[in-house]
Amino acid sequence: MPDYKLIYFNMRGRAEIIRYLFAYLDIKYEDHRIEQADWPEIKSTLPFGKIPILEVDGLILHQSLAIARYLTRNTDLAGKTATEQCQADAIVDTLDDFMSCFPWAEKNQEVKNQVFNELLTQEAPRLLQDLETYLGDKEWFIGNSVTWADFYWDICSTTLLVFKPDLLDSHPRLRTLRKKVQAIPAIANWIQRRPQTKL
Ligand SMILES: N[C@@H](CCC(=O)N[C@@H](CS)C(=O)NCC(=O)O)C(=O)O
Repeated sequence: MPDYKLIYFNMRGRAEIIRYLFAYLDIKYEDHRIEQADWPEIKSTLPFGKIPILEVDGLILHQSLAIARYLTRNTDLAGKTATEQCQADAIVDTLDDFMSCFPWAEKNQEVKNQVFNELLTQEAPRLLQDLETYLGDKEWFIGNSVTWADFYWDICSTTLLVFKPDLLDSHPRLRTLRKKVQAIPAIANWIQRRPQTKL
């Protein structure tokens, strides 16, 4: 087994999908959380100046979703067939498109609040409706077993709920899917022992 070191801030953020995968796949890794104050110096040493990165026996991998795909390769979490894999990727990308619209690093709090509010009240309803329709009465988003798309839904929605606690009030199936992911023993265990952070 390679030596894995995950480097990110002390947040769930874009590293959390990687942490879910390590937990579910029962792979040992170092969850290295850096201080904001140390970031400028570390940034200058990184190939693309962004985190998360995953060091695999010292080799640096970047881009959270590329790393997630690397970890799910040859596992059912990726989807069991080529079409299921495409569907899982597409749900992840759909969620990621939305999460990437948020101005996470905006310094002007008023502007930040306004854009967050617009996205959560005007854009989110269509996305949530589409996700609920896609899920239908299935147990998981894709096929008949859990994939990393279900994990990503749980992770993204946990963060969105911080800003809009009633977000899923009219989406019972999406709430049930969150509960199912959070009830998977390895995930439940990780959620219980992970550092508590807002994001
Ligand atoms: N698409 C990239 C985004 C990477 C990214 O923007 N990371 C942010 C933290 S979430 C970062 O490094 N911010 C600090 C900076 O840009 O200096 C991924 O998913 O890994």
